[in-house]
Amino acid sequence: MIRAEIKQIARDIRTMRIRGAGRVARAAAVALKLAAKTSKAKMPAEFMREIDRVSSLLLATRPTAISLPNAVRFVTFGAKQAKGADLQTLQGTIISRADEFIKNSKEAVERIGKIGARRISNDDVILTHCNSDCALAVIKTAFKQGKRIKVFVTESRPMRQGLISVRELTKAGIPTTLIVDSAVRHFIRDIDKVIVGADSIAANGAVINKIGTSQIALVAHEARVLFFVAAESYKFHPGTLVGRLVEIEERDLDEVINPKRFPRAKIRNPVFDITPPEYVDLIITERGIIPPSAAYAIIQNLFAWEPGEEPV
Ligand code: RUB
Repeated sequence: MIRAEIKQIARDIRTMRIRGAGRVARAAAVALKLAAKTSKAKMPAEFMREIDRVSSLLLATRPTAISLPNAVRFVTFGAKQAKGADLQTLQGTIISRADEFIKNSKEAVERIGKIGARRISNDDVILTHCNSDCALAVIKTAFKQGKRIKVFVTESRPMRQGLISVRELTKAGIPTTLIVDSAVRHFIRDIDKVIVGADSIAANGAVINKIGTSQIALVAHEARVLFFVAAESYKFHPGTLVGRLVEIEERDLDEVINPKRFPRAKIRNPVFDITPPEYVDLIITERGIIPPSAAYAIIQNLFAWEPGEEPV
């Protein structure tokens, strides 16, 4: 039996009450910690079965952001390795790994803010898409450092997460302009730098982020505007090293429009897209700034697995 609070976290991720790849990952760590803390299991094997069930529930919520499986793997890793450990040790390991993940994740966003802000100059006009804590950390840190900047934010249809960014940026006192997604090419000549987040980054440096990101990258490329991605290292996708493709989530059609209004039309709602590495100038991680071609090395360094064991 999975506790109601844990099921609620999974539901909140699925329905996007909890959203954004970093927040989703931290919520998964919270859910696993809760499962470990409140477990009534009497034996280690029973406890690990419960943890597996909670992991599967979390992993089934949204398919695209690799931060979620990477968080689950990080939190459960120690317990899975601890063969023969007693129940208390296993519980303690899950709880401390969850705390460690959450702490590291928050620190990573802060560091990305600081590292990325060095790439922002006075009078820069920045465009961001959707709502990414990492991208906004860069912008807000640069502004706090006293850099005079302006920001354009795309609405980000269908769920309009751009409005969250507008609220956050204006609350911080940053001059912000809201535009519809299709206005990017119209305004691109006013933009110095594009900064977006990522849900997954593939071994070849391709960036998977909110639908529309790749169109913005294409427009930026055409206009020779710099295109930055801000992402913690747990957004890098180990499976892509062995040819795994990133699944692009397609969500409810109601998010686009009530399908009953157009009964004869097919409606599609893919919510992420893939930006090829050629359109990405640099990736800002908590470990430093890398070109997209270094994604392979990051994945190799960060994600160790046993030979024969399939990475997620
Ligand atoms: C959010 C989105 C964000 C990334 C990175 O999509 O695409 O750019 O998740 O965000 P959704 P962060 O709203 O569908 O979750 O930097 O906050 O992890």
